[in-house]
Amino acid sequence: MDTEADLFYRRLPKVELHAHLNGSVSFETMEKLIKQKLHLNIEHSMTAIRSGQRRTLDECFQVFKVIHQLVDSEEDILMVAKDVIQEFAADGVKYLELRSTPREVTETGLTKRRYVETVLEAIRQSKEEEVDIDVRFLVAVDRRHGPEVAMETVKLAEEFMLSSDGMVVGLDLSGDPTVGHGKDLLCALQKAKNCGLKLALHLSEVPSQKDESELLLNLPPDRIGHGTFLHPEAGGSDSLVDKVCKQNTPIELCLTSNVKGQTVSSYNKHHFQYWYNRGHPCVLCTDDKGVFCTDLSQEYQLAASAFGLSQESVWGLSQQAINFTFAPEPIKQRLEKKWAELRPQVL
Ligand code: 6MZ
Repeated sequence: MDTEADLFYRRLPKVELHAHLNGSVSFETMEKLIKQKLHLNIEHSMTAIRSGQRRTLDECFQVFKVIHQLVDSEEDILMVAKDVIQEFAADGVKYLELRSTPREVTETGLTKRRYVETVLEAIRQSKEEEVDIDVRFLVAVDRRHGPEVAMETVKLAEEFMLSSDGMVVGLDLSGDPTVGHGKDLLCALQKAKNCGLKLALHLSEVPSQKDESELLLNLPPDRIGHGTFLHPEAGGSDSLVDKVCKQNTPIELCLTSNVKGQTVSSYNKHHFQYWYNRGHPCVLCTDDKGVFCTDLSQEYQLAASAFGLSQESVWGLSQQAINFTFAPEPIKQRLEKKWAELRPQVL
C-alpha cells in the first residue's frame, strides 16, 4: 500500500524530458509482446534489470537489441507508444518528451518514415482519448550508425518538425557511448540546429568522452543527457563545467539508470548533487523506465532520500523543469498554471 510520502510523489505533477521509447516498455506491455512472439524465446529477465541487479552499460545495450526484436512492426510501435504515454500519465507526468530512433525492418515492411508517423499517431490517439498529458517527440540519432545515417535522420526530423503541428520538437543523440565519435556527427547536428530542431545530446556518459564533449558543447546543445563525467571530481574538467555553466544548459539526470548501469556507484554518489548544489538547471528523468524498472515518481523519491530534499525543494525541482522543455511559450504558461492549481496548500 502507498504511504503518505509515496502519494506525495505520485501526485506531484511532473515533466519527463529523457525517456527512450523502447527502453520505457513496461512489464505488462512486454508480457503482451512476448506472448505474441513466443518463437523468439524471449523471457522477462532479458528485457529488464530488476531491483538490486546491476549490469554493465554494454549489457544494457544488449537488452535494447532484445527489445527491438520484440518491437518490430507498426502495430507494435503503436501499442508500445500508447501504453508508454498512458503509463507516464498515470504516474502524474503532465508533459512528456519521448525520444526514439527510427528503424526499418524489411520483414514487417516498417520504414523509418512510417516509424515516426506511427509514434505521432500514438500521440494523436492519446490526445483524442483525452489522456491527461502533453506529449512531444524527439527524433533520435543512434551514434553507432555513423554520419550518413545521422544526416538522413536529421532530414527526416526536419520534415516532421515542419509538418507535425509542433509534435516533433528536437533531435536526440544517443546510443552506445563507447562506439563512434561525436566529431563525425557534428555536421548532422549542426544542420539540425540550423533548421530549428532543439538538441538534446547524451554527453560524457562514460569517462572516455572528454574530447567529444568539448567539441559538442560548442554547438551548443539545448540540453545535456547524463553528463556523468563532465565535472573534475569524476575525471572531467573545469573547462567542461565552465562551458556548461556559461551556457546554463539544463542537465537530464537519471539516477536509477546510472546506478543500475554502473556508471555511478550508488545513489548518494550521483552527480545530481554536484550540479544541484551549484544551482545549475537539473531535471530528474527515467531514461528507460521499463529496462530499469522505475518510474518518475520513484526517481524524485530516490533523489529526495539520497540528498535530503524537502517537499518544497522537490516541488521546486518539478516546477523548474517546465522551463527546460522544448515546448513553445504558451504551452509552458499552461503548464505553470497547472502546477499552480495542483500545488498543495501545505508542503
Ligand atoms: C545511450 C541509450 C540509453 O530509440 O529504440 N538509449 N543511449 N545511453 C543510454 N543509457 C542507458 N538508453 C537508451 O530506444 C532504445 C535506444 O535508446 C538509446 C539506445 O540507442 C537504444 O537502442 P529507442 O526507442
